[in-house]
Amino acid sequence: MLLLFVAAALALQDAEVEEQPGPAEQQAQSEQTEDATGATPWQAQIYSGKPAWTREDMESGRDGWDLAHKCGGSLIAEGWVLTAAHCINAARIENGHRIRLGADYIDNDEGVTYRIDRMVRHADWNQKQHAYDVALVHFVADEETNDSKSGPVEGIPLYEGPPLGAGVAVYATGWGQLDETKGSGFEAELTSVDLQTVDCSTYEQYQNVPDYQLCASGRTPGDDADTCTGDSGGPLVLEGDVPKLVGIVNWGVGCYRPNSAGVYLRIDNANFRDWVARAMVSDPSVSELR
Ligand code: 4AZ
Repeated sequence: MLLLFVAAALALQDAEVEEQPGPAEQQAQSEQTEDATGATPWQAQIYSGKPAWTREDMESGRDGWDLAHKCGGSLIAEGWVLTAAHCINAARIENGHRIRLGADYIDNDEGVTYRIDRMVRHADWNQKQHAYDVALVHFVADEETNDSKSGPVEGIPLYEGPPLGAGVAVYATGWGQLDETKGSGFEAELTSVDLQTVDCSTYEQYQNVPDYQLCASGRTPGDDADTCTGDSGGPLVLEGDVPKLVGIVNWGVGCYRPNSAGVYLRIDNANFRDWVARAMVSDPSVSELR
């Protein structure tokens, strides 16, 4: 993985830097608490391809790439990115949201981008309850698709074993906020964070988390490693010779709080593998599947 990242960085060294239009310069980042170990070749970004700035956006002082970023995702098959349901809807498809693959930085036109032509969202998704927060996004090449500035792109296999118990080493990647403050801004460079699975029931705030979700925290006591807004939809990966996708970044009570955890949708032999398989072979008219 590290080797792949180095190769990607080298391949991208000569890339032309094309600034995306934005209201202002990025604010200086004050917190950089996580390791930035770089690209994983299955990491996807969902972003607004034709951003329409609101007054609030204009006044936010944030860059265009930052305002355009929506979510992470994982390439799991040709043309399919697995993400969170709250990351995609019909309006976003209609107004030109795109998938980016093969990027480490999202502020300099890296990677290769595709038009989203379809989604299959879980029919029981409930935003308020963070329930069944899973969707597949289908993408196609169009006139903007150009892989000359792309790093390696490779799908990740879904984890096929039994549901993970507590104490398993996993990691998450994304361009999400490094601070829980709403609107604090996304990260231009992909960040990777080392986590371990924990028992949700040991956290007061996660007593009602359903069995199809898992909790993950930092690996050492007091370690505030976590995911946050903007990481949603992205991968939770089980380490190994062949990394496996074992979860999707879903939600949490705040971010980076001491002795807390984030909540992930489980992918394993009892959770959602069958749903994913059925979604990918469903009729193209289907946009919701139970
Ligand atoms: C979010 O808002 C979010 N700390 C994602 C992950 C976590 C919290 C919030 C976990 O998308």
